[in-house]
Amino acid sequence: MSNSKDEQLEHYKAYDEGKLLTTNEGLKVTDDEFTLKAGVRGPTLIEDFYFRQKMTHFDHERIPERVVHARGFAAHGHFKVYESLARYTKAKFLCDPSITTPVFTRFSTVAGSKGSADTVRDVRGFATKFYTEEGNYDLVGNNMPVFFIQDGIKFPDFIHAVKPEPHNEMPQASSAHDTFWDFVANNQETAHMIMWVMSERALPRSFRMMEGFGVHTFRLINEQGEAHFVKFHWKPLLGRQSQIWKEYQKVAGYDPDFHRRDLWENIEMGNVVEYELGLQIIPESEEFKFSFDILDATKLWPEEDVPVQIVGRLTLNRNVDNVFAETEQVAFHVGNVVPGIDFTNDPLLQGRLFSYTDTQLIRLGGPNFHELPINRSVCPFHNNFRDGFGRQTINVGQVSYNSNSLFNHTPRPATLSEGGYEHYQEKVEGRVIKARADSFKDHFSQATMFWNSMSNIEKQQIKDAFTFELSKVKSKSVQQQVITMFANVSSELVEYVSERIGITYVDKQKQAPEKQNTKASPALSVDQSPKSARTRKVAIVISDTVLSSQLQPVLDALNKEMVQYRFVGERLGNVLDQEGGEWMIQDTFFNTDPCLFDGLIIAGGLEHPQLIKPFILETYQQYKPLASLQQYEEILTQLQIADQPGVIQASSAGKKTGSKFVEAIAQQRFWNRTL
Ligand code: HDE
Repeated sequence: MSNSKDEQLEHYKAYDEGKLLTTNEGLKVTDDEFTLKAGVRGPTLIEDFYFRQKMTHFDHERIPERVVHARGFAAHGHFKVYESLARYTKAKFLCDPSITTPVFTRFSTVAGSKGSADTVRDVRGFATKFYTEEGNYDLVGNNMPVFFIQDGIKFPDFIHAVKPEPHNEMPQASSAHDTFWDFVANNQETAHMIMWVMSERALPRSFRMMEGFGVHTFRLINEQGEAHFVKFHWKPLLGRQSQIWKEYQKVAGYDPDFHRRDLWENIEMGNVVEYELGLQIIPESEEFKFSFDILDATKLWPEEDVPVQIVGRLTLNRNVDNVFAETEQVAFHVGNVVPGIDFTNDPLLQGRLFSYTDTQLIRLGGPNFHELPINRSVCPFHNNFRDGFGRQTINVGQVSYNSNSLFNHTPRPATLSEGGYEHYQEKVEGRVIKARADSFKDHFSQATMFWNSMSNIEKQQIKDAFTFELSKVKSKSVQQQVITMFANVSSELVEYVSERIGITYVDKQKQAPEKQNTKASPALSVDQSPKSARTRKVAIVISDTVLSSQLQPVLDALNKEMVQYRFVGERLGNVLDQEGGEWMIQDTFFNTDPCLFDGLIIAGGLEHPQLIKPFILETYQQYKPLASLQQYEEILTQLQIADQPGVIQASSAGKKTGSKFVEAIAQQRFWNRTL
């Protein structure tokens, strides 16, 4: 892909390979091993300017990590709209299907520090910078469509509560502690979002397999000045997939970089990572038609009531060259918009409009972060902003003010026909007041709707998540408050959890909320969403007993559906099979684990039953598909799992072993197994 952003970035890259070592000023350096000394055993001399420069730079090479979303990973790509959206917006990149807009997308966890594990229970950030011809547009969203709070002023409190507790800096990257749940119980607007965070949505299998949401209600404005309310969605083309909690815990140890590695490797392999852009549109005339306030960020618009129109595609296909320069220095801002896209009075969104630039001023060291290569727009910028730390532009001429005559009144404001941005002229009236609108006060209906929309398995996972989290809370009072709060969402949930955390649930007389409010939105269930096997990863256990003639057809079936595999064995290196085939063992029982794979094929390895049995059993206990080539099936019988769902035996599946296994991979889990 070649486009102006790529060319621009190319211009900034430093290619050091094959070059002579120099100081920052370009002076060639003759030694990089010893400081300058008075005598070989003598004191170091301060006049060693190269040593001073090297050490000074090192001493200053850390910048503050993001106060939230510190741990992130990003990739380049492009976006294209399928057909013109001129009926809704005048944003050029959304009106012309022939325009390919370069993008940079950063995924992140929220609570953990930069060095925390990828697989933690958390919301994931999903932020995309579109380098459009009209300026940078940032869609700074999450993988969940709602948020914890309704008003930006509460954000610092919420983050203080979820971050490690200040007196002992524990726990890292986890919400399972007192202050988080204390905040929840004392800010009941969190109820709906908590249901999401306790669900498997907080445990994505991959950034490539999760949805994204703009969360807030934005406005689209067309050329005629007509406005529509809009919610933005990203729908992954690979389908949605999550992991399970126990698996996540192990992954964090085996590979804390699990998600970034997955994204990096798939892009390196040329597997494009794609999401479709979806829009939910509500005409201005229907603003008050709903049972909730459409400006409330703790509410979603059920897809069954307001369908998602699929309008374009985001493709991520190029890894960064340098994580610091790109992923770390990228500065997203929900306030970066282009003509045709505008804000609404969502009080959470309004709070964000202040925060992003403010935090970047300190994180990126001053007001010129927009000049960093990753943040530069592809269109030129002209204004009278000047100076500041790290200024890179050399502004020419004597004028740096508006209005002037010496520069012929330029740079001058653009007219609308010249593409100037005009804020939507909404009529606003009201008393100046610190309060919440009554229409924002129902905190539980949609939380119950979320519960009602889950499959039994998903409900069980939510119950277990609440049980885990609340059992880590030390304060009985906080536990009690949370149980009382979620009794407004589901009796089934609180009865289960309260029993396991030793709290008396006193409201048994009350009618179950889920029986009073039966609304459900099937689109919310991950379990029931369309699945795919593409680019999932399986382990194939082999040894020198493997038969190429049996394994190859299975591999052909995997390759056809782009299922990835790695050969696992007792030791690294090549094995020769009995038919003369040569196979390379890439991982061993000692350095890998079933938690890192989506399924297992047994094609050897029975000579080490003590190694292979735990591998098989764990795959089985994680409900993941298993297949066995014919001569190894006895181990399934020995383990008493041969007849269980999702366990495929070549003796009965025959030529279909590979394709049946692929189908099983797409199904992901077989919950109805006997454990
Ligand atoms: Fe953020 N958020 N946020 N946020 N947010 C930041 O900006 C903030 C909110 C989101 O990969 C910070 O540059 C406030 C909702 C993402 O670089 C900070 C409020 C959503 C990212 C900030 C919110 C988000 C951030 C930290 C409530 C989903 C990472 C560093 C009013 C729609 C972007 C930075 C990246 C980052 C403030 C709420 C998403 C402090 C005040 C809602 C994906 O400015």
